[in-house]
Amino acid sequence: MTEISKEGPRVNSQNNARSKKRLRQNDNCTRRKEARKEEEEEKDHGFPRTLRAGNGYITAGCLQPTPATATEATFRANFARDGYLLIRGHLPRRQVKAARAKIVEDMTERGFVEKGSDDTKQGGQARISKPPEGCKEDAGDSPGLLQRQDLANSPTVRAVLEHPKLKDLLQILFGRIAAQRSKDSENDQANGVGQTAITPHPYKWLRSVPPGLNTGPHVDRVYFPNLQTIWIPLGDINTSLGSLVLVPGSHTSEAFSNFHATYGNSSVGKDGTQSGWCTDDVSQISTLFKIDENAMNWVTEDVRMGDVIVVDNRTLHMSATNVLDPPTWRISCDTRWFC
Ligand SMILES: O=C(O)CCC(=O)C(=O)O
Repeated sequence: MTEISKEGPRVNSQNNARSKKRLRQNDNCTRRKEARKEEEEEKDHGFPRTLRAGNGYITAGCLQPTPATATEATFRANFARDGYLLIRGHLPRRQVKAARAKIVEDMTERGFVEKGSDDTKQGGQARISKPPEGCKEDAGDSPGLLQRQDLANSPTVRAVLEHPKLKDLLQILFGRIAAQRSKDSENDQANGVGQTAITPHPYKWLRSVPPGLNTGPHVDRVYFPNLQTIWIPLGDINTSLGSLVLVPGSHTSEAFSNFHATYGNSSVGKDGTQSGWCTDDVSQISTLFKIDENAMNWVTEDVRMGDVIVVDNRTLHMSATNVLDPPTWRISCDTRWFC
C-alpha cells in the first residue's frame, strides 16, 4: 500500500517531468521551425519580384549585401566578382535623415511636397503635391534637383555625399590601383608613394524622381571612363519607389563581351541623365547585344537611409520605375569619384 502510495506519485511526477520535457522540446522545435521560416522569408522577402522598368517589365532576384563588418579582402573579392557592393548601414542613418530633411524642406517650400507628409520618423514619405503629369526629372516643372548643386553642397547634404566613410570604402576597393597610378605618374610623384587620388567629383547627381520615371539600362563607363559611382538612397527606397537594379557579373562576364565591345566601348554623352542608355526597351538587351538570356539576371533590393551601393563603371544597371501609390518622390544621389 505504502509502496503503491509512494510509487504512485513518483511515477506521476516522472510522467509529468517527461511530458513537460516533451512539451519543451516541441516548443523549441516549433520555435526553431518558425525562426527558420522567418529566416527563409527574410532571405526571399518576396523575391523574385516583377518590376516595371521604362516601357517593359523585368523579373528581379535579390541583391546580396556584403556585411559592413566584412574584411577588406572580402569587400575587394565581392566587388571584383559581382561588380557591385551593397553595404547596409555604411553611413550614419541620423546624418542621412538630416540631409533628406534639408532637401525635402526645400521641395516643400517650393510646393512640390505635400506639407507634413514626410515625417520620416513616422515612416512618412515625400508625397507629391504638384501633379507629376509628364514631369521630367530635370525640367522646370519638377524640383530639378539635378540642377540644385547649391542644395547638394549645403553642409548637411554634402556631409553625407562626401562622407569620409565613402572615401575609405573606395580606398579599400581602388586604393592600390590609384597608388600604382600615382607612382607611375611623374606629376603625381610629388604626392609621395602610397598617396592616392581618390577624390569626389564636385557635381552631384541629386535626383527627385516622380512616378512613371526611371533611369534606363546603361553602364557608367560610357559617360565617365575615369569615375566610379556610389549610389546613395536619401530615403527608404523600396523597389516600387524605384531602387537600383543591376546585373551581377556583367562587368567582366564573357557573356557580355559583345555588349562591352560595342555599346560599352562607346562614348555617348556627358549629361548622365537620359542619353546613353543602351536601349529604351529592357526586353531587347540580350537580343541587341547577343547576351545569353541565362546571364541576364537582374537583381535589386529595398534599401534604407544609411545603405550605399558601389557600382563598377562597367556593370549594367538602371533604376526601377517609380510606381508607388500614393505618388511619392524618390530621392537619391549618384556620387562619382575619381579613383
Ligand atoms: O538613380 C537612378 O535613377 C540611376 C542611378 C544611376 O544609374 C547611376 O548612379 O549611375
